[in-house]
Amino acid sequence: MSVANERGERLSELRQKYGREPLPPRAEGTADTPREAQPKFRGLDSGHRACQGCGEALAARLVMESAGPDVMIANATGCLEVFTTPWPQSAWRVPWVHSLFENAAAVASGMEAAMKAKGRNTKVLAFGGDGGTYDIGFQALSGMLERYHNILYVCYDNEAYMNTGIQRSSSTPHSATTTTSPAGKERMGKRHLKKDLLSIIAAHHIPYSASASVAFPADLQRKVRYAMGIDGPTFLVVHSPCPLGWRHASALTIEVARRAVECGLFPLVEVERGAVTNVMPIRNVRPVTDYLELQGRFAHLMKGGDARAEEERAHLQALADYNIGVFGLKGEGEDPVDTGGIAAVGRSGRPAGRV
Ligand SMILES: Cc1ncc(C[n+]2csc(CCOP(=O)(O)OP(=O)(O)O)c2C)c(N)n1
Ligand code: SF4
Repeated sequence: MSVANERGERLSELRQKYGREPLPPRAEGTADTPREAQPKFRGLDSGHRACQGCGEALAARLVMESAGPDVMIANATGCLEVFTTPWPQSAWRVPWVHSLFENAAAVASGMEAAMKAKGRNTKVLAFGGDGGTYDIGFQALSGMLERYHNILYVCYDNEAYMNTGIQRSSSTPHSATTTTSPAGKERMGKRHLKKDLLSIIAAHHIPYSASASVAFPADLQRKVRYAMGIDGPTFLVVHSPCPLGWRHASALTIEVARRAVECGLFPLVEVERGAVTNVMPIRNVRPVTDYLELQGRFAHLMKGGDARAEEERAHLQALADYNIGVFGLKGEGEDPVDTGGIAAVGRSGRPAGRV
């Protein structure tokens, strides 16, 4: 059996096991070659060194496809910085600066001021992981938003400090096991709530902030394009599974991300000038256990007959129910399906055909 066939069968098997039907075969004569199906401009190219199935690599690629070529990036220390730039190579096809862990937003602010002084419209993007955004870079980010720089800040949220060995961050969900919040006799993983960063960002009353997920690429790319069109500070947090740190099979990255949205633990919302203006409805809400069961970081919650595990599961379910209530996520009818797929974009981030 060829490698491609083997992979196809394995994917069909996984899709059936986890409730997704295999894709129907393409109609005769409609197939693009993989090369033709590529977007016209990819600011983050292949050949980097992310782990197999890395959600952060996928998220960054989607963001860069939508942002177009006329951009500059300040990238905080973390996995994305490390796997894209092993000296002397780089996977970036746009100007890219490696900032410190804590100051991507400050470095981006300087870059934006320089562009302004030169009379150029090049859009500045700032990238950070959740450690670099929720925690250590938070002060610089808040300053950038308050000073109203024309920057899109993207946080790739894999819910722990992955690059240095899976330490808990303030974005790590309650109960998850990490190397600094290990589950065991004493504790059932992390004892604190995931920080509600989007609400804190919203309190800056910036023009636009949103949450997105790699499981919904068309939605993610629409949000990037919208933010790119705004002359002012904008913010996007992208839920980006990390197979290594979350301990799931690398082929399940999208399924894991999808279930986080479908159970309500990672709501997809858009906020404009402090007010929620749009949400991704969940039509058939899944129990949180559908999400937890795929990941080794929650394995201690899945033991039958364990009262502590039961209590933790109930707590996480209550958090998901709270999100569903507070954002009005419950929709009617079918599941939310991201029918658009990865949108092909031309130069300048516009949809292909409008170049
Ligand atoms: C001031 C400072 N403290 C600690 C570090 C070490 N460090 C480098 S990357 C990293 C973790 C990055 O985590 P995160 O921002 O969540 O990004 P990820 O690697 O998960 O994508 C840490 C702690 C550093 N470079 N600088
Ligand atoms: S450790 Fe996680 S975030 Fe880092 S490259 Fe691997 S999969 Fe991606």
